[in-house]
Amino acid sequence: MIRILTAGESHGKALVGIIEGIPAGLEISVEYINFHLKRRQMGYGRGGRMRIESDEVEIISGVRFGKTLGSPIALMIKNRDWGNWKSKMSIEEIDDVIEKITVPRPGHADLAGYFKYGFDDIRDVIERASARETAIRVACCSIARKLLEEMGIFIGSHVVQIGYVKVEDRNKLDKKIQKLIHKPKGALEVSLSADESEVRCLDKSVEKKMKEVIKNAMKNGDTVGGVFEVIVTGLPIGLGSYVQWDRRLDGLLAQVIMSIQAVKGVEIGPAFENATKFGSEVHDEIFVKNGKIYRKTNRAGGIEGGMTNGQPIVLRVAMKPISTVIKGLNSVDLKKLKPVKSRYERSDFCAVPSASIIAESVIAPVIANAVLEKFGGDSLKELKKNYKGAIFALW
Ligand code: EPS
Repeated sequence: MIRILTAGESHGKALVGIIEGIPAGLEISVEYINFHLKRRQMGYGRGGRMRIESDEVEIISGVRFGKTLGSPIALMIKNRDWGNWKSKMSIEEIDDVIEKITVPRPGHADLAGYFKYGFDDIRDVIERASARETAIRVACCSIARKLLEEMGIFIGSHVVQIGYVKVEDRNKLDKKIQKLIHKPKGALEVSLSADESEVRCLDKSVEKKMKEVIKNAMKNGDTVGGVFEVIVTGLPIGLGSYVQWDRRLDGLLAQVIMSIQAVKGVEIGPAFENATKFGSEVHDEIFVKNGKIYRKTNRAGGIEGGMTNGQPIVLRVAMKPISTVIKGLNSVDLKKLKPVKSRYERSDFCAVPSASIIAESVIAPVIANAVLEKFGGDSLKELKKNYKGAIFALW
């Protein structure tokens, strides 16, 4: 089974990651991984760090002549900014006096991390709690994503809300999405189209308003969050299982989505809207055509009983506004136990577009694991042979 571990501090020398469990014989290149790393760095509202970094992966092990060996794949991304942080982030003890941070930012890991690990400097929390970690996570997950693409499973995402500005014409947007996901690259087409927008929104009529909200937040020394959707197409019926709680695919997907920094909510399909309706209005009725099962709607978000039902998976994700707020919030100096305004640490004003790329990435190993669990295979060739028994629905 696929496992991923990452390490690295935001301003340390490098971020490193290991992904294990990828079958042998999968073609993978630095270019493929870098393509997704670049996408993660984009988006209107990012802070100064993204002007310093140009994330590029180095493959350290597990790949030979462009193909995976089935052995653990080790990856590294160097932090360019480390050059400016060498003494502040020194591995060895140093003589310089480094100012300690003792004022936590409300909403960040600062306060709980400081007490949990018994630190006297919040810098020790900030460095690993930072969303910078997602760069190496995206790199590792991209390899699982490539595996899925070999099986015809594609992942995409798009932003539907920034702050209070929402997509206005949902029917029009759904029609656009339907057109895109029926192309050969399925949900990936949604992403490629969304990538053309600085806020990754497919609805051009609200794009400007979304940028305006972010611009206002910047002007006011504030931050904004939002909502995005992740779609997966090309799925066979029966990934995941209802027979044991920890094999339910919706639960497993929710866990990885919730592990993304600043994500505070996830729904499978329009779950909260479904909760306001009657059962007869919610459940996707079942039809048959030329011996194939199909549905006219997908309010279940592609998952019933913890298993894929042959429809695209649709996840909706809520990201809170980033907790580093320039104008400052009420906080307390933990050393002096005196009320003060929270201090500013360079950050983003809005990272919703970036989070949507991270979400695309982190679900890939979960789905790949479900594929490997059902079909098995130590090599891509073996997996593809076993995959011939997969059952697909019309969608
Ligand atoms: C990030 C790098 C960070 C932040 C951001 C994400 O860089 P720095 O801290 O040097 O500005 O821009 O991290 C956070 C939002 C956070 O809360 O830690 C990145 O590479 O995505």
